[in-house]
Amino acid sequence: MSKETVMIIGSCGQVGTELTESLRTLYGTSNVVACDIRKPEADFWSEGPFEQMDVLDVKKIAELLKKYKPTQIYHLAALLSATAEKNPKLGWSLNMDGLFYVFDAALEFGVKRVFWPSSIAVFGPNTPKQNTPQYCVMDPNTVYGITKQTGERYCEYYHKRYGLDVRSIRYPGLIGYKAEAGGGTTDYAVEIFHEALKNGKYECFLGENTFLPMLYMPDAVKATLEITHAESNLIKNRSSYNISGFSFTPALLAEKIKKHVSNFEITYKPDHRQAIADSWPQSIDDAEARSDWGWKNDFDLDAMVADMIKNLAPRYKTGEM
Ligand code: AKB
Repeated sequence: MSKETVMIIGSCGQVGTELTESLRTLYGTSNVVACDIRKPEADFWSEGPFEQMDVLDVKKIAELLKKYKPTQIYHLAALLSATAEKNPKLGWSLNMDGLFYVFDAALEFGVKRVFWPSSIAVFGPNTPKQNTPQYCVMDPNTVYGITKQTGERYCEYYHKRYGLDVRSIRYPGLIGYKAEAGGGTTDYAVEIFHEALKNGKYECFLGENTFLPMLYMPDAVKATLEITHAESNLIKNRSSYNISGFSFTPALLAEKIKKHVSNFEITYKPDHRQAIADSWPQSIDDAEARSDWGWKNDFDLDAMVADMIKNLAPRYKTGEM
């Protein structure tokens, strides 16, 4: 096997933190170049190559591609739904210009494969809410959703026009215990665990009956690595694949957490993020990902809750968090 060098842009985010760990295991720590606009302090990052990089700095991207000659890039840097609504122009520029800079640099420096995540935010108020199909009405009404939908079109365009091997999946809300969620509408599903274990209560910024599709982080990492390592002919969709784990409301999640944290109480105070959540699907049909490249989630809602508590509770007990 020829030597692979992997570059992760946005390595300190919620997905990047876990993906970097898995890619280091797969390819060897020294062959995974972690890049982020933030300079991390944790020891983990000093173990392997780390570069501070703003994805809007096109010269720096070229410099790093020249220096490391990556064969694969995972481009994760983005402003998520809630944050992008606060600064729509920056949301467009970071999510779109960043994408073009990475794609163009990948072509110029002969990068073999690029992964770029899309999101369920590509869907909008007129999209079918239940079992949302791969192809349907898409009328995203957030800056984040608009950039993800446009980005998907460009993934397909760069593949067809320039032969760039881009692969993409539409992440639902992601839940994990290793890193903080980063400015999205689904962040409550991570925060709730920390607040339950720390304070026994949580004030949710979405209403109790807000149903949203979610995925546990080990499954998100698995899906990402499976699509990027699948034979090229299996990837029939060159925009982005629906993938699904499970769906729940804040009330249902609270009920499940209560089984582990008996004194847990939840209250609701919906804010501006409610409108974003209301425009998104409630459940996702991922039949194409399942049949094209064999995607299948391992974790259901109960298994995810049990694993989150198992991993977080000891850290709160020992005062590590
Ligand atoms: C967000 O809430 O913005 C993200 C997403 C669903 O892409 N987690």
